[in-house]
Amino acid sequence: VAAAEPGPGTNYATDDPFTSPRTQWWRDDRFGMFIHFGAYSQLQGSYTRADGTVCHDAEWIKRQCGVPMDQYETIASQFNPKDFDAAKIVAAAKSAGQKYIVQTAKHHEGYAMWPTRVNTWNLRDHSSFDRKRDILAEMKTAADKAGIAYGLYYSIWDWHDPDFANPATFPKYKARMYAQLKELVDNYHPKILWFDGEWNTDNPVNNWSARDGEELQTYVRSLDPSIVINNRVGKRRVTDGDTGTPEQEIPAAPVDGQLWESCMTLNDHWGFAEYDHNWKSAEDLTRKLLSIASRSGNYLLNIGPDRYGAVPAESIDRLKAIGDWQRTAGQGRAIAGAGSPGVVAEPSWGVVSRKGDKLYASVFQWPGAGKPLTLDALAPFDVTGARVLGSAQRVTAVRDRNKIVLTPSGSATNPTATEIELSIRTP
Ligand code: JFZ
Repeated sequence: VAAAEPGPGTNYATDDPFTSPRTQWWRDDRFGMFIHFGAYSQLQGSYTRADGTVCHDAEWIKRQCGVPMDQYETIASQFNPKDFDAAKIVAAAKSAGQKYIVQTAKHHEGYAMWPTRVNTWNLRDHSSFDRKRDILAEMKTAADKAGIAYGLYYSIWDWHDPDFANPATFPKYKARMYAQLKELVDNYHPKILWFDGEWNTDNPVNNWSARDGEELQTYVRSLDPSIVINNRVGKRRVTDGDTGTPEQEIPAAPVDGQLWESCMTLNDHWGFAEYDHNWKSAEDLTRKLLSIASRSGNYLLNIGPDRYGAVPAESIDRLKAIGDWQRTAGQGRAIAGAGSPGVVAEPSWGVVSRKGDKLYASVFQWPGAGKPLTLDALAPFDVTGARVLGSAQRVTAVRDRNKIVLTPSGSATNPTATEIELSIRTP
């Protein structure tokens, strides 16, 4: 079906993102992989200045460490991610139970990770990499093969294009940006476009207006109306895009105004930083995933490949551990396809998600023998059954006015979270 001629203010997604079939897969998936990989990865987090002092940062290193553009271009020309292995990365996502991937096609540095025809500031034309390879195409193919949805991150803010920061030439930048986005949609058919950098107020002039956001959203819809767009397309009003983007935090309750996705790092950086060993524990990450799903959010958990394109073993291990929990203690139930329970409040001892007529109570603090776990009911419903997943023990569920008192007979099955499944009947 040919899209109508886009006019200003035309919103092809007049559907409600909360209920639309267009966003159904995204709402069900709950868990995705973010990938920060760009020319900055070549520095691996450290830039040695002419005077010998070392400055640290990851994807922001150009700006935070004041790397002059000519030097940054020289560094990029040495970039050779020969070990980038799309199948391995997709397998790591799969091992974690991640169901979609969002990869940086262009970060703030402006460097395109695909062979764009718009300029030569890209991985094919400005690197030491095999000119015949296209890592976005490799990722798209590998993701398709694994049944994982593939999406792309694109920074509106651009440190390299001289037309970005000048109001007089900004329309020329915008035309190039639109051309690049058309390349991305035509070549890689992303299911998500994840915009960023619209918030920058740090330039001489922040040229990105709310209207630019509306126009861009309309443009993306005209290229492919099925693409899921995050709210950083515009000035982050709940009307911008489909999905809100809390960063490094979990909102306290289900968010009503917009679908949401918390993006987080595994250590303290998005891009690879060799010196950063502050890895979050698998327990922490798994509990975050459960908490986010219990509040109807998505978790976009980041990896940063090194300069050769290899993913740190610490990242691979943690992703697998999150998947191991889901495969064993969780039995694949509490996350994909699940969301906020609605009928009970979040308890102090864990979190509760719901899929259809089942509640999944993820118990982080298991009670002492014979001690109960209490849930506060927010609506009338009956509990028709209760069991601990992966355990033969009995668990009783007794209704006491607006409290559901769960008393398991045995011990926790898993130190990260033990899963109690309740069958419920709502009136
Ligand atoms: C942005 C990028 O600058 C960063 O490099 C990374 O890609 C991250 C996912 O997104 O960082 C932001 C964006 C928005 C805010 C803070 C950092 N914000 O609104 O607070």
